[in-house]
Amino acid sequence: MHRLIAERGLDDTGFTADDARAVLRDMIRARRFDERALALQRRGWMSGYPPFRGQEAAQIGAAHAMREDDVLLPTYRSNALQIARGVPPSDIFLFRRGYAEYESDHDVPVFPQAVPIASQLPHAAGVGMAATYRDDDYAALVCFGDGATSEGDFHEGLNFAGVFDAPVVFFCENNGYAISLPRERQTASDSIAAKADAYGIEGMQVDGNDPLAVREAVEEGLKKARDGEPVLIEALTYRQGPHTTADDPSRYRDDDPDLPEWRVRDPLERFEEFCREQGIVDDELVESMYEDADEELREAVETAEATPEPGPDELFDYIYEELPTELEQQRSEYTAFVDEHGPFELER
Ligand SMILES: Cc1ncc(C[n+]2csc(CCOP(=O)(O)OP(=O)(O)O)c2C)c(N)n1
Repeated sequence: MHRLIAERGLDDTGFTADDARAVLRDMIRARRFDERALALQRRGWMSGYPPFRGQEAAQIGAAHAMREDDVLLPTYRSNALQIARGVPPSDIFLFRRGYAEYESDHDVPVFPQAVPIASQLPHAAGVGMAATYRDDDYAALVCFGDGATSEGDFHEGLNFAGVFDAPVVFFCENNGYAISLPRERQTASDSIAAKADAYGIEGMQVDGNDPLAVREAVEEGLKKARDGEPVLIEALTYRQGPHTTADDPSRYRDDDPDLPEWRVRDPLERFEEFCREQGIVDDELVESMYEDADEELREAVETAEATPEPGPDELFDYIYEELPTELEQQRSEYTAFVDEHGPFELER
């Protein structure tokens, strides 16, 4: 199992003080985003929200291992990873408010957040195979949870990647639960990483609450992937909060889950403490990281609130490059309706 901060000082990790500070900064940005998103959802500002609290080390560590041209295939819970890759937080807020995904013109190579569990895994195999066919050097990193490993798409994605030597890192955030189902009930396998054997690819486990260990493991995985060896990485972490804002975890688990201390310990607290012990941050710097994160969020909320509401006709815009005749007809009927009766008002 990959582990760095629990076992080594920064000097022995191969990462610089700047690397570690950049990771801490993004973990703080992510934590503040998650907290703000939860508060905004509770106010009715946006629809349901799936918090990632507890999974910041896994996601930020992975983001910092990726190259700019690597393609990210996120899930609904991978918002920390997206933000660290450069997706503006306002885009994620807007998506949750019912706008088209990625309102801004950012150029981060990222797929839409997958909500159907595991559907993104065959897509990732395809992205990797496309890179090979085009003789390009980028790799794909696809996110999913422990629950996704019970879907047929998991098998299809890993199988295709294995057979076609596709440059893909399958990045599983094992956060202990799929909604209310604990990992022990998800699979009888010893680990998620062990499943890699069945596809002839390498599987590895990493302490998913150690951002530098995750960065190291994912860097190694991406390097292998680029050499035609796809990899399955299981980051062992813990979902501290509810599955989504519609969930009440006290109905199915205790405050003190049956997991080791390092799994349930807060990764941000742990990493901040590590950085202080290594003498690479002080109160002033940490405080300024929180202030910067809050300022970024204030601006993101302002941007989201200033963006004109989408019209319902946008429903027709994002599925097909060219609309089939039937949908073209529905759009014309809708436009004629609006011309006669005025715009259709969405109720919030
Ligand atoms: C194909 C499909 N089946 C069922 C669901 C309902 N569903 C939403 S989240 C979820 C659990 C997913 O758990 P996991 O893969 O461990 O990811 P996590 O939510 O823990 O990040 C399920 C079953 C869905 N979205 N898609």
